[in-house]
Amino acid sequence: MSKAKASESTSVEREHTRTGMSKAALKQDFLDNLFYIQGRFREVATPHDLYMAAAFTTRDRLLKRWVKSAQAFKTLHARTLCYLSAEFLLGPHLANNLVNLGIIETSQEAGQELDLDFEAILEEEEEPGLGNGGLGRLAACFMDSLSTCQIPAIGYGIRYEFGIFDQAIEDGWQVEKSDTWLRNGNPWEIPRPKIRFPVLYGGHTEQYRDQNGEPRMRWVPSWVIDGVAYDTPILGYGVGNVNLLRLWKAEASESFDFQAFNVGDYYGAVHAKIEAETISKVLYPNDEPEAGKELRLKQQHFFVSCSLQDMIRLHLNTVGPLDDFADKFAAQLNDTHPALAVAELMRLLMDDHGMTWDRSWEMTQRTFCYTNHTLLPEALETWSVTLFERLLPRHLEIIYEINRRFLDEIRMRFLGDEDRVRRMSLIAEDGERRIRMAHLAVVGSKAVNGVAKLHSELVKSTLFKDFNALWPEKFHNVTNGVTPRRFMVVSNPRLARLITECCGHDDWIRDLDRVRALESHAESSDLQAQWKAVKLAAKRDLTEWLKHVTGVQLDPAAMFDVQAKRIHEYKRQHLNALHIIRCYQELKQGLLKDPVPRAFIFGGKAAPAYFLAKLIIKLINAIAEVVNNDPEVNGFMRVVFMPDFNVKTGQRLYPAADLSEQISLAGKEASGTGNMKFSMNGALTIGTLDGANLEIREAVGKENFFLFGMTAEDVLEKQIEGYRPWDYYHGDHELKADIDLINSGLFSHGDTKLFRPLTDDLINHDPFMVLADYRAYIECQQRVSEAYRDQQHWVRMSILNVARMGYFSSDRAIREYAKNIWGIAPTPIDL
Ligand code: GL2
Repeated sequence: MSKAKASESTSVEREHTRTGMSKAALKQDFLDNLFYIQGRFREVATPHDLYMAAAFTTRDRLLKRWVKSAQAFKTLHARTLCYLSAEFLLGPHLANNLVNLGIIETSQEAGQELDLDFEAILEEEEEPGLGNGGLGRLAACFMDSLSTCQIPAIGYGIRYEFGIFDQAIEDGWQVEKSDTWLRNGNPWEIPRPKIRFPVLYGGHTEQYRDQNGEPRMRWVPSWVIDGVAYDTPILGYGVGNVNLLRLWKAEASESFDFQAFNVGDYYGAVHAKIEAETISKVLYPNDEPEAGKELRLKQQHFFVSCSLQDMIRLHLNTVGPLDDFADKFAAQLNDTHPALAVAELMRLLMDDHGMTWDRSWEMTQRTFCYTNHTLLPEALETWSVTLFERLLPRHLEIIYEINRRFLDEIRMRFLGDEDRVRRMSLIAEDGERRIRMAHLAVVGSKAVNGVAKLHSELVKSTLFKDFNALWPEKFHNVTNGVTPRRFMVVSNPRLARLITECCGHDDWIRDLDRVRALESHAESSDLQAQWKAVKLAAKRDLTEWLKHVTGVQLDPAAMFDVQAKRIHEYKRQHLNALHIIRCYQELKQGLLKDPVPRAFIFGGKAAPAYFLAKLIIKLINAIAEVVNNDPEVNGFMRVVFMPDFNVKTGQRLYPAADLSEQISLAGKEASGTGNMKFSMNGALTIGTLDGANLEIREAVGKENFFLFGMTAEDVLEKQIEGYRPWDYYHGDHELKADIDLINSGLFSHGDTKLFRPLTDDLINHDPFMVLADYRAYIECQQRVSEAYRDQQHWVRMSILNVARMGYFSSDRAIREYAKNIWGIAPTPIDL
């Protein structure tokens, strides 16, 4: 080592010692935490004790930065983004925080010196599954990027006691098990029992006159509960910025308990407590019928009300009078789940803070921005007016008044166009009267965005066509992104190291555009060999783990063809299944001379009440059973359904995939983010022109992407002309043979009825046009197999995929929001 290098490294060591980041400090603190927090010493510690000690040792290192950030934001009166989301699908914290602190390697070494199994400690962490899928995970990626991009931010949501259910597979069927992420304690959160707000429900409203004799409205609720804050620090990568994730837990309001106690109703008081606490008990799975979900509306009001009261409190404490509330805060509505915030902010400003309607409305409209995440009609939230009347009578009044003023404006602009008025109203009047939450969000926000180019265009031309005609400047696109910290550095350390080596720096971790440096090495046989070795190692890891959890043995030399996402008809896992059956039949019939071996890997949860989605899981497992046990074919193909796809298990999948299945019906997937995670890890995509696939294809190059299927326009045309899946079934003998094989009972121990609901639906209705895209898909899969034979070419394409993914970092998305939508500049916190 040169003299200069040596003195540099000792100065780094000194700095690490000073900041507590040295190996020695980590070891000492770990042992201290093990002793003082867990009450254990090394010899008797359980794996969970070790994890807790590691977590506290890491958390201690976040806290200093957190306090510093909070102080700076307060004194600078920094404009702050509040991300309101019913879901935050965070994934395990430990490894991510170590990466963002820049001490993952030091920690590994410290662990080695203490004779600890570092991987086993990471594995101990139960992830907080406070989300369903893409939407919740996007919120988590955005929290990481907000901190990394140094944007002052608070994430507001619900601290569900039970997150998304754990999925087990029993006899091929999905079985839901309750998630118990809090059972062993959560070292990452800090409860704030003093930060507590009352949330009102039920009762009635009444008019009264204030001290100045002005008429005002008052809400007299029939019950009140408290929301209590639980804070989790979110550290950015390589920066001092720590933002706050504040999740609300429901508790019985003390004053209410006392009332019951005073009249001697002890059990009544206890009952009220239990009732109150159910509000933050459980996350609702999506894709379920909306009917009867009163608790869901209660949850929405609960977290929105707590969050807005908290923002107002912060504003009054730091900035002062509420007049410039909208200068201090921007609030992003993550889908319509928090759209009630529009009415709640109006209520708080008028009823609690004495503002006029006009002033409150102006502030409300300047505060909120709304992101739409879906065009699927069944996912667009509406709430019955009757339910609102009973639960939120004051909000209903306010929504009526917003609507009255808004529709007056429409009538002025579009004289005599009552049809337009009916279409744009916040209240749907056909059948039972219902409140359209998306319309409330659009009217109450200054900006509305979709989540990919195609999606944002469809938002403007279909769902919000009338609104776009009225306020074209309101509509934006911000294409989604994902964080390269979690989805590359944490999940795929081998690849991360190789990229760093090849680029000569690790700046790409904070500026993903810089992975483009790989492009010029794509032809290098040296890089190609290392690239292949990295992929193979990840496939071996996955193989070993899948064998352990499912019993299925894969061949790491086979092409790993992966579809991992929520199970839904529009995502078309059954199209993938038909291709597997096609391969099976061709192998059985000896039609394939030199087949390319494939491992078909699936992961994903179905909503508990979504029958067809659950039947698709059963079908995949049924096919797996036949294929994997048939010696005639199982040398060339294997099928496996990985149970319990979540952030943690996903991290095992992305690095190991060769082929990423993004095969939704065009126009249905708003963006997709799994498509980005796979591509960042060097998988090639087979996909339709849907969601962000379009942009991914443009970025990586058409020649490095396997495109098939109808466009969104084709789909529309076909729907208009009348789609008849029956014709496809009879017109394509292979397709017919594949569906008939399912019906023959081959995959169901002779039961010819089991999969009928699925096959009948395909042949007779096929709402997501699986049959129309079948032929194109099969042909495209043949091109994939051919391409895979030429490994050198494949690896080159894989390198180019990664090299060109810079745009899909969530840092880019956050910078776009900050600049074009929120108007918030970075506030750097010095380390
Ligand atoms: C979703 C979309 O379906 C998905 O395509 C998109 O990537 C994410 C994030 O924008 O949002 N919309 C939705 O309701 N869920 C999604 O995952 N649950």
